Amino acid sequence: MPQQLIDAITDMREDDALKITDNMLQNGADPLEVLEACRKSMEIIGQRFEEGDCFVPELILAGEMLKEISAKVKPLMKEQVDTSKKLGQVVFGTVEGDIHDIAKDIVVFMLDINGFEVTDLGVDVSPAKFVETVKETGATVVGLSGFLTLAYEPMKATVEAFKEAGLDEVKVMIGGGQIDDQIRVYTGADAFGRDAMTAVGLARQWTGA
Ligand code: B12
Repeated sequence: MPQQLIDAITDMREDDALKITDNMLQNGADPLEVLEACRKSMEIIGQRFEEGDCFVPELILAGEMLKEISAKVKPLMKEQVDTSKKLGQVVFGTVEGDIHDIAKDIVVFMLDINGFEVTDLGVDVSPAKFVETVKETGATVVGLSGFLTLAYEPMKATVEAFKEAGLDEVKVMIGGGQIDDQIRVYTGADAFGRDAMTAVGLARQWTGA
């Protein structure tokens, strides 16, 4: 089944992808297994895009499919956890110049269902907006998402903006696409994470939850 879902997404068969998702979920598949199939599909599509075998319209359709599938999966994941207790405030967003939000939405959702109060600033968020929101909410954890190489500079600028604003207690995690430890060092962020559960682990560690 996961392979059928991967094939449907990467062949751009939107209706089939949604039907297969419904079948998997009705037959008791783990929602995380469905999300993992989506991640693999995006990896394949990204690779094809890089090699010139598919173009922006395909990226857009793939993005839409993933949003539709996430919408089916999320309510089931929410059923599995206690969402009543809030563990701490997190401010999250995709950095300036970058509009990739599928992964951000997944991370925000996972933080939310694991008990964090998340202020989601959306995409193309300026360093000033991050600083302003941290001051307003009193959050001590910030997540910066970015998929473009061009996102490294705004990530660095956002970390610097917190320092300039005297918000030294704020811990910043970064993630998305190509982000690795080298980029973390470059941007001055406190940590990087490859997936949503790493983000949850870091937020727990930093808030003592
Ligand atoms: C879908 C997609 C799009 C869609 C985005 C739709 C949307 N609403 O998000 C659209 C069509 C809009 C798009 C546009 C563009 N894209 Co695009 N896109 C992709 C693609 C195929 C998938 C990204 C995705 O959503 N993956 C699915 C997620 C769920 O997978 P994931 O990464 O495993 O998610 C986890 C981690 O990222 C992590 N995470 C994410 N954020 C954070 C944050 C923290 C704090 C932590 C801890 C973890 C974390 O947790 C997630 C969940 O577990 C990637 C290829 C790729 N493999 O990444 C290219 C890709 C990112 N795009 C690329 C490019 C070039 C572009 C465009 C410039 C194309 C163009 N010529 O217009 C534009 C840029 C627009 C802009 N200004 O941002 C390039 C970037 C290359 C580069 N080095 O900069 C890529 C890598 C494709 C490629 N191989 O060339 N794109």
